[in-house]
Amino acid sequence: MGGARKRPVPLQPPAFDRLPANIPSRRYRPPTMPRKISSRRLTERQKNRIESLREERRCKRADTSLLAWERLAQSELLAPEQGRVISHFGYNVEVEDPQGARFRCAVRETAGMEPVCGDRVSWSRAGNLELQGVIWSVVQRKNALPRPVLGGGVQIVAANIDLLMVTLAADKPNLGLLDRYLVAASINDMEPIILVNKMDRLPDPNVLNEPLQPYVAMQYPICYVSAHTGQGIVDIERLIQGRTGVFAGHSGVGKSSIVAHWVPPADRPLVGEAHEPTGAGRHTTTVARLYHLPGGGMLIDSPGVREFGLMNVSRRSLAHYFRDMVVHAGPCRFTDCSHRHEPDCGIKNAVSEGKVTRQRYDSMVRIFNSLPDT
Ligand SMILES: Nc1nc2c(ncn2[C@@H]2O[C@H](COP(=O)(O)OP(=O)(O)O)[C@@H](O)[C@H]2O)c(=O)[nH]1
Ligand SMILES: [Mg+2]
Ligand SMILES: [Zn+2]
Repeated sequence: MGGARKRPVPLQPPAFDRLPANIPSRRYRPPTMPRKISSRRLTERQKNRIESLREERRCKRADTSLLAWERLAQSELLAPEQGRVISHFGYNVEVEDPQGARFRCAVRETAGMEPVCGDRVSWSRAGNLELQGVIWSVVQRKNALPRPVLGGGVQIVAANIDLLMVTLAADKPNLGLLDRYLVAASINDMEPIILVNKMDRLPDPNVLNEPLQPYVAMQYPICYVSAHTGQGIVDIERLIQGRTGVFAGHSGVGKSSIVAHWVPPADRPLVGEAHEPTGAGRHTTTVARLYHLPGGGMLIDSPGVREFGLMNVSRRSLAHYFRDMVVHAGPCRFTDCSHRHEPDCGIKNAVSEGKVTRQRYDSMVRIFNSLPDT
């Protein structure tokens, strides 16, 4: 790969002449909108206002990207090579070459899809523009993690993920959210790892035994860590073993603080400062970003998003993703049992016999109710 790169390939005329006018409106996917607003509760007027704000932002980005495109169009592109997308924000796609050098790239319209963090891409560096290039195409993804965008639509957060690192705060573990992520991991073909962070806040770690018991029994890997003391950080490294993991979890549970352990200070993700007067629960990670681990393997830090990844599941198939419950569904009287109010339900019986915890069952029902009725 390395040798071929040096030879300049003259750019064929049709490649760029149509580009600037077309890209902005067709390719643009809006970034996240303000959180804590459910799209269901928005009025028509609010939705229109959001859309017009998005349009404004789109145009602003388009202007700056036009300049970039014009410069790139006049530059000399070298032979195509493979790279990996480190981050993507607006029109800035950061691509890394195998040596670890990073390039700011524009995406050619014909690439067909938006490259996202973790994507492998075919791209060319610009011979006469330092650390810039053009992405030609996105290599087929192994999997992708979607999330809904306010007002409709789907945004892909990251691609080519092996592990979903579900992060909880030890002093306030949100098990309902954990259950959602476990479903998401299963749907999107990722192996979940549970990280219980902020262990330093827990005077008696045994208080976690009971709430986490179902997950231990289901043999999900669990790491007890503290980003502050460094406890358990090596356990995470050991579990990753050269693979790619993406962080999931509520904002403020310490995802970025954990990532910071492997990243040189200049590159570190921003950590939320919970104690600033106005900063309670502030979101600091606004875009997914990929980091390398010293021992091999990669981690993607992403904004904490509630509905992350739970896009392609139907009410009917939901129980399949609850490992502890699906094994009890055999005796259900109805083949399309929703395991909520039907008589002779194997899963409900398992709950009353204590084989499935009430917490897990309630989680399942809550997710069921949140899914579209199709
Ligand atoms: N006590 C304690 N606080 C932590 C730990 N990890 C993170 N925090 C704090 O939790 C807040 C949110 O951390 P951050 O990494 O931004 O969370 P993120 O939103 O999940 O990325 C910050 O104030 C951190 O200092 C930990 O292990 N122990
Ligand atoms: Mg963060
Ligand atoms: Zn049932």
